[in-house]
Amino acid sequence: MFLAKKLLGGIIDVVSNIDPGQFVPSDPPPPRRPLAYAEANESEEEKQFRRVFQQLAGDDMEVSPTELMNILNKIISKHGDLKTDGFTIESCRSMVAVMDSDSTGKLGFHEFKHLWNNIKKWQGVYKSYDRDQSGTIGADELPAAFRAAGFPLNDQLFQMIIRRYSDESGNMDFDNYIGCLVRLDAMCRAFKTLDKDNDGTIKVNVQEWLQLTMYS
Ligand SMILES: [Ca+2]
Ligand SMILES: [Ca+2]
Repeated sequence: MFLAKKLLGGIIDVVSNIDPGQFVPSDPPPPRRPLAYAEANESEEEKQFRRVFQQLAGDDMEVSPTELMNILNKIISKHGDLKTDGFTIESCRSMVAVMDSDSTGKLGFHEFKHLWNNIKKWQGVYKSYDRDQSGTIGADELPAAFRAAGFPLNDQLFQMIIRRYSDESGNMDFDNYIGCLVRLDAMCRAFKTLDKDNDGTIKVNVQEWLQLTMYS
């Protein structure tokens, strides 16, 4: 009950204090197309990315949470300027869940590409808003960084995010930052999809609410 109250509080706060028009969640991944069609209509960049994806995804052509964790941890091990204790399986399960628009439990090519592009974009934000170059985003750096990433939250929401994703000193490391933004972006996208008349409020029944929050 406490949790539900807290979650509801978060949402009510979103609808009452913030103009949802200000949020800029990323576009949803495009619908799945037959592979032959997709391959025939791809740009050179997409073809290249597909080859990389095939290597990462293996025979089933989808990226599982464990595969995602291994990929991300391999990449961050090459970036000494990003402080992190590594992506956990729990955080990767959550990222796969919110990006898994066709509900296969894993990330297909377009779902993965979408996540990949967001991570690349947000990594750039992380580096430029880590003003003191500590390798983490401090509580004082967070509002500007999230604004640059497309999420101008109010103070109350920033405080909530810091409690949930930052350490005791208020510093957010890279894996928590990415995990937080992936989820925030997906929840804003889900909100916009449900807010059909675009008035900044949604009406959900308990079934829809649980679908939204339990697979995320
Ligand atoms: Ca999927
Ligand atoms: Ca910093």
